[in-house]
Amino acid sequence: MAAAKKRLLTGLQSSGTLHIGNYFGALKPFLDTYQQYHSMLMVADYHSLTTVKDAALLRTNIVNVVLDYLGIGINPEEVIIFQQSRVPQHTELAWIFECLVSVPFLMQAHAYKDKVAKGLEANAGLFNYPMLMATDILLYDTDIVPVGKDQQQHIEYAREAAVKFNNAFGPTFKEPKELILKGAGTVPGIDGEKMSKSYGNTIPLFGTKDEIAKTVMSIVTDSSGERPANVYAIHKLFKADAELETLYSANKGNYKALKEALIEEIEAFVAPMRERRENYAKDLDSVKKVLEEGSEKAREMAEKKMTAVREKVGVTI
Ligand code: AQP
Repeated sequence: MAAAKKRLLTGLQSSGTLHIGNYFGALKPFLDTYQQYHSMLMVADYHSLTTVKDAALLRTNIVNVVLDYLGIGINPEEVIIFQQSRVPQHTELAWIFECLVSVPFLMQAHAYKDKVAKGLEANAGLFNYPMLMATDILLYDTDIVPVGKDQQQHIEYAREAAVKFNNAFGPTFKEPKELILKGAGTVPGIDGEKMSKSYGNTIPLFGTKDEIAKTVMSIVTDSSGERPANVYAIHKLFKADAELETLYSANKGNYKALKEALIEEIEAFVAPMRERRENYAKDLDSVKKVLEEGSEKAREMAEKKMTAVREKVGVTI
């Protein structure tokens, strides 16, 4: 008998503009494999409330994330695309998980610690984020979660939440595994640090050619070497090593030519996706319908799981 198809799930926050770090870290491994699985893509709108405090902006961002998914080439017929807030079982289960883990355990989360260290707002939502993320994954019996390296620890937190619940109330949740694309776990930004919306060092995936050119031209280069390391690190996401060797050997010290070559490379890669995204954007009602129908399916699945969970924890009388 053929083995049952496994569940693949990932998500993006509706907190800003998609950058090439998000693409190579989370979306490319999803795009490359989703047809082999029962696949789900989430718009993590409640997660983005930790940073976005503008209703109109959030509404726009939510639709933009769906457009990003469709733009990169996801077939909505083959994936359940859903909105986190439309499945209230996520926040319900998050509370139950929060009652099972300790404060010191959550305080060890790198994402939380890094933001606090950088002086960014540390609201309670940001602190509890790993438990909400655990529900995103565990509610659907997810096997594999494509993510960037920065999220690896959060997948460990999800496993821990599953174990804690299973130990307390009996086998209920599967332990998920992360899928981190080799060479793209941490895509560097234009300053060589991890590319991150909140660090302002991103290259937008769906920017215009001019926007892409502007950011590439501002990649920080170290004038002491022949090969600009930060340019090369981004270039190798788009071009094979052997071809890059030829290009970089022929242009030793010519940073401008290398940056121009990178702009052309990104543009050639992005143009067909940008065009597809623009076509979808002409019919936003259909895009919203994709999200509505996907959320309906996700809600049914989540409710099934939560029915069992409520029974196990003892809130059904
Ligand atoms: N630089 C990166 N390299 C590889 N993967 C990355 N991801 C993010 N940055 C990189 C992955 O993208 C997915 C989407 O994450 P998100 O929408 O939840 O946003 P994020 O992780 O908060 O993305 P940012 O840009 O890094 O935002 P801030 O500045 O808010 O922290 C995740 O799988 C993530 O690993």
